[in-house]
Amino acid sequence: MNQPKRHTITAALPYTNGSIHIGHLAGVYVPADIYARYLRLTGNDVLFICGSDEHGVPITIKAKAEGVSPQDIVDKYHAIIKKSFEEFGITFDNYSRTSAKIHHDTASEFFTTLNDKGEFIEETTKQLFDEEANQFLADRFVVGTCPKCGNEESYGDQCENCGTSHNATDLINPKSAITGNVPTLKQTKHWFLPLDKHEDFLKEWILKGHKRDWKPNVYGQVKSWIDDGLRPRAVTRDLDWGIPVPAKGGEGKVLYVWFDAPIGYISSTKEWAAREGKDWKPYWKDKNTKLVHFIGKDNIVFHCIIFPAMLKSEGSYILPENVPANEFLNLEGNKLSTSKNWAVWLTEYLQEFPNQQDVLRYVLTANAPETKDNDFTWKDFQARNNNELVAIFGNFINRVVVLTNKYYNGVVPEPSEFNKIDEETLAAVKAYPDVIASSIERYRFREASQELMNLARLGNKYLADEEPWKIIKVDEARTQTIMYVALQIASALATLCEPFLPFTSIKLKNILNVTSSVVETSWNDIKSKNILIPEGHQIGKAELLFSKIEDDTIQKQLDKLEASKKANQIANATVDPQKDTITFEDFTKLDMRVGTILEAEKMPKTKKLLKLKVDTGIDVRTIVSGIAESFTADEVIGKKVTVLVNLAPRALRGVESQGMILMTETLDGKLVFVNPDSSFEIKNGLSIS
Ligand code: B3M
Ligand code: ZN
Repeated sequence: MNQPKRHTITAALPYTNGSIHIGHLAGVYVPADIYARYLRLTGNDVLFICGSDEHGVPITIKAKAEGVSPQDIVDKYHAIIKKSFEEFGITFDNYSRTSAKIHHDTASEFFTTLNDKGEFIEETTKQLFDEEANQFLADRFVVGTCPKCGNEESYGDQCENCGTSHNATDLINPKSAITGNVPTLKQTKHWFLPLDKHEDFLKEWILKGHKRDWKPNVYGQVKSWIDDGLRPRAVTRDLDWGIPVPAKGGEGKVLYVWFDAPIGYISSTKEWAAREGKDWKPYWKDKNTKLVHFIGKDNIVFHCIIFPAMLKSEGSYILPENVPANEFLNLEGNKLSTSKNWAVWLTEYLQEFPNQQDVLRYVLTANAPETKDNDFTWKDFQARNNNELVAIFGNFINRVVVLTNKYYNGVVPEPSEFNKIDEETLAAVKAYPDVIASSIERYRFREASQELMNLARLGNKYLADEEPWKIIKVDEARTQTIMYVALQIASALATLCEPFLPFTSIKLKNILNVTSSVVETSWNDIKSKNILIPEGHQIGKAELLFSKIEDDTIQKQLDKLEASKKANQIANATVDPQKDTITFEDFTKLDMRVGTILEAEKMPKTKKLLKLKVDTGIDVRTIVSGIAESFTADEVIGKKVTVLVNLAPRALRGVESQGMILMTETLDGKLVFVNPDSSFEIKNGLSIS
């Protein structure tokens, strides 16, 4: 057998400033895991690498907010994130962390190599400084308007709206994220990576070399940055959390997190090699190794421009063959947000859907934001589970296993001769490994997951058309053939589903009793072998692979998100600044009385206005009130209200309104009455002062 192809697969190192949610899985980790599992199943030498990204301003901000040290924050979330990946079957060969010594050593050595080669520009420039906080402002310590797209919440190093990377001094109207002050400028020395020097190489390598095989959303972003002109980028920072700059004059400075983090892939590889007694170099330096970076779209510039420029400058490393970045996943129509708690956290998902990791993996793959942002809805989650996983995949397997046990005590029957349908069906099964492989190898995981579901559909249709439950009454031999063919399809599904549904694959192999190497079917066996599960083989008892998700389960999730939205509105409610001071005399001019609404009617041709008859205790008068979007006419009749009775009358839609009913507004914009305390009997007309 020819030497297996070597693959190094990296997945973006998640920041350890919070847990991970469905957006992380959909954007990066499930596609990367599908790819790694598939390559292993087809006999390749695969190294799947990741780790926690533990430096950078987001972590220091979180630490400050929680009153703990950055190390406390990274220790907490590194453990939570690592556990989540394990629970969801993300099969990293190594999951390291950038606060580890091996990374500090590797990143420092990498920096020193470039520095000794003169690959940096050492320059003292004016950088943004917060006099009150007495610190330089970089990255997320400063926000301002993006010079490229106008996004007013762009960070100092990157704009999340258009993805571009810039220097903090490029921001328009910068404001300190620490004090809100306008920064001053202060001299400080940094090391710059001259990206402009690598422009020709990047144009040749990417714009010419990868025009066809890189995803349009990735290629397009990279092209726009190169076309805009690349400039030197600071790779050091005036911060105290990170890897100290290993150079003279680097005191009090650290490596920029986006300089050290990608090197984390290399240090994680070294850590793996040391543990496994392997040589790490071929995975990063052998031209025959295929390097692929799985990331979200906000990391494209770092993985397609900055890191390759670093690797090129160092000179001994291979470059990525592909960077199949996904776009963003939204949740119920809104952007996923850690800070707004608008997310489905993996830890919480497993509490509410125990042992249903595969359902989420499948839905996030079938609905992945591969070429454009996409939306996760709980209704779609329920539909795909009930209509595809339960009704197609699970239903087919259940019928095959139940009938094999019922008719043959679970023993795979001996087939008689195959008719045309049988042969066509068995031939179709043989084609699926390559059909699914072709989609996976082009990073089209949505498409690949639907091809897998098509194989289950093929099985379902075969049984429905051949109806063994009827044939058994009249033709025993024919029934044996049908069940034999159906079991071959089930065996193929058990293997081909593993990249997408790893937990289901194990369950199904146990049900079919095909876990031993003797009868386990390999990916390539399905193409070449005529018998996947032999006659006479004893399978196990039926057990459901998936269970129906009911409406009330979904409603509970939607209610949870609604509560999160309300909590966020309350947390972010802004109180209007106080108006100009008035005198007591001004106040005494106001005449407010207790009143009762006697009649109410919606005014024609308006959405907002109710025409009210109000007993003010002085008289009964007409008042037009803009409360129709918050109350129906019937709801307000009989309500005791506070009325400003000496407001000059004014005509509203042809009706003279003689006064004002006092209202306030809830956080979600509903108007509510400012009512006298109804626990007391208060007569109309009583004045309020
Ligand atoms: N920590 C992930 C992010 O931007 C970032 C990836 C680093 S990969 C080297 O959310
Ligand atoms: Zn922008």
